[in-house]
Amino acid sequence: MERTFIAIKPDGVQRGLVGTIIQRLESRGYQLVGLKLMQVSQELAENHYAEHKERPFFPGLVQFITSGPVVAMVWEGKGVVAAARKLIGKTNPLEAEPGTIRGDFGIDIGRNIIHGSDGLETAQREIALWFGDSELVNWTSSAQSWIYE
Ligand code: DAT
Ligand code: MG
Repeated sequence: MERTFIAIKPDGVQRGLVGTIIQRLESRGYQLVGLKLMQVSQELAENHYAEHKERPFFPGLVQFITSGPVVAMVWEGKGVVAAARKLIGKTNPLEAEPGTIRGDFGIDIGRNIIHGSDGLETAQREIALWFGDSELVNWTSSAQSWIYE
């Protein structure tokens, strides 16, 4: 089953959006397989956002993501990588559609509440970066036959 990495950024945690965000993924039918609240280190932040290291916003991005607790999660289900990106909405919350997490709760691009892996390979890299194998739980939801045909 497909897995993706999702992180609620410090703004989402500080604004009390953790429950709301988890509920959106959970009620869609996706399943949590990993979850932890953590203070992100400079090293993890720089590694996670390595693709952006030459961009002018990189120092501010790393500063922001290390500025408070983050909720790191792994979610599982059919098509979860792309579906989670749709639920999250466009990178700039001002351009994100209402109904998406960023479109409902954000305004500025540097305070866009949540991260989601942008593809299958990225998801594998990010899950391995943020979680050890022993932190991920393989389990079968009793609702599975009511979500999948
Ligand atoms: P996403 O988080 O939608 O995958 P991304 O990978 O292009 O977007 O960028 C990572 C984060 O960097 C993004 O969530 C917010 C920040 N960011 C991206 N583009 C930015 C910009 N032009 N100015 C400021 N911050 C930016
Ligand atoms: Mg990205």
